[in-house]
Amino acid sequence: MSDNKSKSDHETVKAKQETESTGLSRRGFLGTSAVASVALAGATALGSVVFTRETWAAAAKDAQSKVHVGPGDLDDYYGFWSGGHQGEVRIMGIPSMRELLRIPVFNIDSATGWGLTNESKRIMGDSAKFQNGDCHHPHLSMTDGKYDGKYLFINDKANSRVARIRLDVMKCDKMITVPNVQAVHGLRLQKMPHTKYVFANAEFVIPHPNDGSTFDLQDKNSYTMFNAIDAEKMEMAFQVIVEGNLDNTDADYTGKYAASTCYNSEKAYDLGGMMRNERDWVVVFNIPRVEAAIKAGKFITLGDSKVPVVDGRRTEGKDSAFTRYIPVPKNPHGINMSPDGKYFIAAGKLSPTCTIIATAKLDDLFDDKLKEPRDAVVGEPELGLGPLHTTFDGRGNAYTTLFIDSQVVKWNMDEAVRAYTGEKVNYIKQKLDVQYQPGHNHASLTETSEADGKWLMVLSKFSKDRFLPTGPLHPENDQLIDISGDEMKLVHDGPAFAEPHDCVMARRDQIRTKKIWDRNDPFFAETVAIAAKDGIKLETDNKVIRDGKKVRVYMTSMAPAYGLPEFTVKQGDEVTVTITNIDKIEDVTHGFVMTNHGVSMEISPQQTASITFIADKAGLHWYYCSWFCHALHMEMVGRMLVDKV
Ligand code: K7E
Ligand code: CUA
Ligand code: CA
Repeated sequence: MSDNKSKSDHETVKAKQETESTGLSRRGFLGTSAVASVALAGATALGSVVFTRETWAAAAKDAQSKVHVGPGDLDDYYGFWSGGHQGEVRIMGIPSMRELLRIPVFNIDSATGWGLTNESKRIMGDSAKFQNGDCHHPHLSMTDGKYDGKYLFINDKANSRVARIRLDVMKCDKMITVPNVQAVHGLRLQKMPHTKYVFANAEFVIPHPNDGSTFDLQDKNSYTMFNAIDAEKMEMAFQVIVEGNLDNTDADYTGKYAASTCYNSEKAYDLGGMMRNERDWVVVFNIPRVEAAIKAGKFITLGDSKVPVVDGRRTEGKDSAFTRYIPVPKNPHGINMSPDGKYFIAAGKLSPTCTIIATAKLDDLFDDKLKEPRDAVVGEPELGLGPLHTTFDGRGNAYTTLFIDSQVVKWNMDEAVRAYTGEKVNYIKQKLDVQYQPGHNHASLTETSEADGKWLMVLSKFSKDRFLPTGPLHPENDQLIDISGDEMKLVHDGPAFAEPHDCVMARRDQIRTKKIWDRNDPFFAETVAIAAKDGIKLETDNKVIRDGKKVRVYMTSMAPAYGLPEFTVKQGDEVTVTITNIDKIEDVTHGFVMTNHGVSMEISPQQTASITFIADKAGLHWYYCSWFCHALHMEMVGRMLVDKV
C-alpha cells in the first residue's frame, strides 16, 4: 500500500477538503465529545474519529422515519442482493430493508429443493455436481438503458458460471459454464439498445491448453479472456483474449463499448508480483469490431469449445482492432459508467484516486487519433484511501466507497474534470463514515438512464460492534443512506449473511411477477413432456408407472391432501415423484419431503415439480407436506411402502 509519506500528504488533503467543501468536517461536527475510536480492520486506521452507537442513533432519528414502512405497506424499490459465497440471490424491500425472498442459484436449497429437483438439475446442467458458488454481481436486463423487468444475471466466481433469473417467477432458468477460463468475476450488461450481451470477466490467467504441462504465466499461451454471453439464448457469443488479467467491467450507453479493469498486468502469481507495476490499465472493448471479425470468420476456437475467440492482445507494441489499454494507477478495482453516459470511472484501490475516462474520446482512441491512450482520461480526482466502487445520483454526483478510510465520498464529476485542467475547484462534497470497510455501493437506478438519487446502499464488509455479537463469524453490514438531499444521511444498518458483494435496486413498477404458475411454463415443461409419454394427465391423474427398475409416481396436491395417500415400490428402485399442485389460490404452496431420503421440494400453485431418489431401505416411509398450507397441514401426509427384495 502507499508509503507513510504519501499517506500523510493524503491526510492533509483530506482534512483540507473536508473543511473547505461542506464545512461539515467529521471532526468539527463531533467536537471533543467524540469518544474512543474503534480499531479499524485492515490495520490502516488513520486516527479518524468514529461515531459511537449512541451518536448515530440520535443523528439518524429523523431520517429513520423515511425508512419506516408500516405493517401492510409496500416498499418503493425491489433490491436484489448477491449472496456471495453463500451462492444465492436475495430480494429485499427498500427502504424497509426487509428480506422478501431468497432465490437459490449456485447453492443447494432445502426449502425449495433447488439442486435436488429434476427441474433445477436440468437447469444447472453439468455443473449440478457442484454444491457451492460465489456470486458477486447481480444485474437487471435493460431496454433503451432502462430496466425492462425480464431478467437478472449473476456470476459465479467459484465455478466460472453465469446464471439467469426470470423476474416474473423469481427462479433461475438458465446457467452456463464459461469454457476455457477460471473465475468469472466482473459482470455487467449491455444497456443499449437492449441487453443483447452479458459481459463477464474471467479473472485468472491460465495456460492454454491447460493440460498440466506448464505452470508458467508469462508464456504467450497463458492468458485470460473477456466473455460475451447471448442474454436471450444464454449461450456463449464470443471471447476476447486480453493482456494481463480482468477484474470488474461495465458497458456504455451506446452499446458500442465495454471496459474492464486489470490489476494484474504483471501476469504475476503472488502479491508482490501483482503490485510491481506502477500502473495497470483499463481495457476498452470495441464490440462492433469483434462482431464484424466473427461475421467475417476471422476467429479461432479453443480445444473442444466452438465459441469464437478473437485476440485482443498487442502484437509488437501495436494494439489489436478490438481493444485499447488505458494506463491507470496500479491495481484498480471497480469500474462504473455514469448514468449520463459520459464517463467510465475506474476506482484506484491502491491509489487514492479514481480515473475518469470520457466515452466521447473512445471513437478517436480506436481510430488512433489520440496521441496516447491516456488522452482519453479527463479527470483523476483524489478521493481518499482505498477507493473500490462508484455509484451515481443522476444529478452529476458520484459516490465512491473508500475501503481503508471506511467512508463514502460524494464528489461532483464535472468539477473533478475541471480540476484536472488546473482550475481551482473543490469537487469533494461530503465524506460520510460507514461501519466498516465498504466494498460496493449502489444508488437507486444508478445503472440506468433513470438514476433517481434517492437511496444509496453501502455494503460494508465488517460489522464489528454494530450488532449483537454472534461469535467469531460476524454478519456484514448493509447500510442504507438517504441521498435525496444535499447531505448523505445514514438511516439503517442491515446485517447480512456472507456476503453481498453487490446489489441493484429497481422501482417496484419495473418488476411484474406472476401470482401463480402458468401450466405451460417452460420451467417444468420437460417434466410435463415425460408425463405425457406416460399417458398421464398431470392435473387429474394419480398413478404409479413402472418402467423396469424405474418407477414414476404421479400425484396431485390440493390443501390439505396429496392425490396419492400411499404407493408401493421395490427395494432398489429409482423412484421419481412428480407432483402437480392443483391449488389455484395465490400463496398456497405445498411441499414434498420423503423422510430419511434427502428428498424435499416446493410445489407452488399450478406448478409441477419432480424429484428422483433410490428407495434403498425396505419398510414404510412417511412423506409429508413441508410448506404450511392449511389448518390440516400436519395431516397432509402419505406412506411409501418399499418391498424387500
Ligand atoms: Cu468489489 Cu467481486 Cu464487485 Cu467484491 S467485487 S467488493
Ligand atoms: Cu400442503 Cu402443507
Ligand atoms: Ca498490478
